[in-house]
Amino acid sequence: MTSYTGSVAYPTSSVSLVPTLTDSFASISEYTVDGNAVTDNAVSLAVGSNAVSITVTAEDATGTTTYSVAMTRAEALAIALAAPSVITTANQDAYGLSGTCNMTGVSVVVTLASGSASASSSAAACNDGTWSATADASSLADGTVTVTAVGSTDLETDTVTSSVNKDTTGPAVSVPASITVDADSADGTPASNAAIAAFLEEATAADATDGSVAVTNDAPAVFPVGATTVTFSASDVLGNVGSNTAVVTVEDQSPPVIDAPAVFVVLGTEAGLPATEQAIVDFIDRKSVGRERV
Ligand SMILES: [Ca+2]
Repeated sequence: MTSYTGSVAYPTSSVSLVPTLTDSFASISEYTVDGNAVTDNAVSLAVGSNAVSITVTAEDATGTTTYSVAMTRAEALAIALAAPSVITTANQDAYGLSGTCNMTGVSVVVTLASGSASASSSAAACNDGTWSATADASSLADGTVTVTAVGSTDLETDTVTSSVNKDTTGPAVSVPASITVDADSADGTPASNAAIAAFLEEATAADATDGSVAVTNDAPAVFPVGATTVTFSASDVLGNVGSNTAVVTVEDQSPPVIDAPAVFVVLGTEAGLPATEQAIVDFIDRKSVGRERV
């Protein structure tokens, strides 16, 4: 038998391969790995297949036998992390991550960190080249979360990092100061009133992730007399909602308009006329309109 095979893990970059001659008159005439001379029986191994060749020359200095050893050095442990999705209110309690690995016997632990807070997954086995893990991200603050996945075997570790945004907060809504407007009528004042329209337009909203976002409000078409609280709301792309309120007060700021009957002249006596005079009674009751003489 002149052909042999062997394999080592990636961390083994060199092996000591010691040929033993059973014939004391024979000698090793050539010892190479991938064509490069081997000294001191130390065989350097590249990742992948390495062809070791040992040629023995017989006592007669003519006959030779070549032995070969195909040495395979495994590639380094490598894990990968699939692009993480945004951490939201919906997924933060059991936030899932996944990835791949390039060998068997790998376990992966993922750690999420935000500031001084962190959360780690349980060790997940990488089966058939893929792994998945979950971690409780609920204790982490909104903003950038660092994701670190460490894969390990008995001999090796590999670390990959990424980052993901956590957003569980709706936009901050800035509202105008509350206003008071005059009543247009007993029904109140329509939202189209210039002061109210300006008030409704003034609200703004900003989300930490999405930036400036649109604001809606629940203003009625007509604000009744009295105080009406208007709620301004805004949502970010993840559906997180923020809101704030301001008050529109409609009050009757104009003095009442007295719709008096027309001037009415009643000709009486020097002593005057009693209020029971029918013409006066009618006048007060506004049964008579216009000028009339009695
Ligand atoms: Ca947000």
